[in-house]
Amino acid sequence: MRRLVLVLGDQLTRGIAALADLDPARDVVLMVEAMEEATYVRHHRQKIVFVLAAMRRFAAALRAEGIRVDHVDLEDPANTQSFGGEVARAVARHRPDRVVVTEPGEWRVLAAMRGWSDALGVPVEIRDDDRFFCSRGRFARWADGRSQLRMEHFYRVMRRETGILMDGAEPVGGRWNFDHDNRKPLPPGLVPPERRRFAPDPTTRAVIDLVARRFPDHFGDLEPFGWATDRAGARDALDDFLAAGLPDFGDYQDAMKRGAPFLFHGMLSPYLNVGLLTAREVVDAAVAAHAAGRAPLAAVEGFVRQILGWREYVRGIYWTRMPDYAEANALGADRPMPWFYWSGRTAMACVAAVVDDTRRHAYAHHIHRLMVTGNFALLAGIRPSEVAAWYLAVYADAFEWVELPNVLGMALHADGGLMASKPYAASGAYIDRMSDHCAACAYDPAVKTGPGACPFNLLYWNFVMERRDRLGGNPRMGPVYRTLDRMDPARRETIAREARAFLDRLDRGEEDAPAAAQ
Ligand code: FAD
Ligand code: DLZ
Ligand code: SF4
Repeated sequence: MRRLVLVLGDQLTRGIAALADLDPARDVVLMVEAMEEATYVRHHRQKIVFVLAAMRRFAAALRAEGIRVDHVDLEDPANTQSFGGEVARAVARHRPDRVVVTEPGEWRVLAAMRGWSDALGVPVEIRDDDRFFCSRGRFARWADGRSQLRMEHFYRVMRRETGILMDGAEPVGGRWNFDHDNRKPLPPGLVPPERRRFAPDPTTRAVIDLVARRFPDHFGDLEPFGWATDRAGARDALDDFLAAGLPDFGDYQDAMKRGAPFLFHGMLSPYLNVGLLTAREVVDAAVAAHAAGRAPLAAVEGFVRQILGWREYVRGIYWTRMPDYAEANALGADRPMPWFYWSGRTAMACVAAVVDDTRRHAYAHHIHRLMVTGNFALLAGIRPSEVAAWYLAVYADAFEWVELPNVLGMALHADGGLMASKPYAASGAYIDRMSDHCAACAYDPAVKTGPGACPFNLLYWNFVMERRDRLGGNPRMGPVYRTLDRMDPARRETIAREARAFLDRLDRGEEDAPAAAQ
């Protein structure tokens, strides 16, 4: 039997299910570069380079093993520019008895794939993606009947089921969670480590030229391009993190510093999400670093929680809730996204810096995504669908299964509290405590109203007031509403008036220029 085995751009793992029983004597691997995938949201140019270069190098590695790979280039004149069109052409070319594919990371693609068998007249076998610790079925069983899906509970189930960081039935170190010891601001004078970046190899260089030609008006700098694009490079990136980042990961995972976008973070999500690294090997490496005395338990537990906990959990949420999930808008947010999310031109120094890092690297770390751009979108009531499309476009690691729950559930509370027991809403004081952004800002985090007031301060209390109908009954918001109720009514009115004036300026595009600062 001859099989046509489709490998997508985020399935670049040698051991992936569709390749597991490949017969090199008969089977053909199909890889497709498609405009549809590059443009259904207008991805950051570095993200397109990363995915296409990694695909080409993965195809070369398979060929070096003697495997027949049919790789359709983006500029092939016959390319129909969609997965469906290219699978149909490849079926006509190779006349397989069966098409085999691993389930994709996006509902949109899975829905299309389910129609291929009828359309092509060939059986299409869609295999489970077993690169995750938790299967879709296992998550669905855990989620069944729960009205709230708390990550912490799920994470402990995963720890018990995998035995990772477990000492029999007990967590290693006697605690499940070391957050209390973690999450400090950077001490003054601490110089973050130089992080390893990778010079483009000839394949990546050729793709950079291709993307420069074909996607001139997509967001994002093309160069310097510093991501590894093959498995060996991704392993080197992991080694760099283990040595330079992991020991301090826990302490500073929530810290932000201007001009230092990477700090002690993994910078591993692009590799994990396209399959150049597996979650298991990354978790095992971190646990081994602790066992060898190279990283403290609090740091390693904090890191493992991100992968064994958060990453698996958001995937489970995505697949149990789609397709309706994409429409979630529990807070009724309806403001168009301000242009400064693309231009970076705003007087808010924190937002400008995050957009700038994002443009330069297709990367921003978690707290920048959650507490700066995400928090602003939450407080300003920006339409969740627009926010989600932005995050999906601008980050090299953005694939819908992981991006959407983070945006809708975590950043915007648009799922009505399914994921987070209260919104991650914060005023300027949080950003000031955890970063050095405010010192560079035209606004002042200590000023609550009037000239120079930090917009996050105005918008925070305005959000709390305006969303009382939806959040007032939330017990975890109780202290916030008690503070609000103690506030002088005249002060509440001033906040509401000034917040409205700021939002009006935002809607008129006037906050898009540095001169907007008062
Ligand atoms: P580290 O801080 O070093 O964390 C280690 C690893 O843990 C990451 O590589 C990642 O695989 C995993 N991880 C950490 N937090 C999360 C999380 N909340 N959800 C899932 N995995 C997590 N992550 C993506 O991979 N793709 C996205 O499209 C994405 N969009 C996001 C959008 C928003 C609004 C927010 C708040 C978070 C988003 N995240 C996303 C999660 C997180 O911000 C990134 O995984 C992380 O910043 C990647 O950088 P890193 O590898 O240096 O992470
Ligand atoms: C993100 C992306 C881009 C930009 N281009 C391609 C491509 O040309 N070919 C491909 O197979 N995959 C690409 N991808 C990743 C896909 O969008 C991803 O595989 C699907 O969304 C399913 O998760
Ligand atoms: Fe951001 Fe406000 Fe600080 Fe300016 S003052 S950097 S807007 S938090």
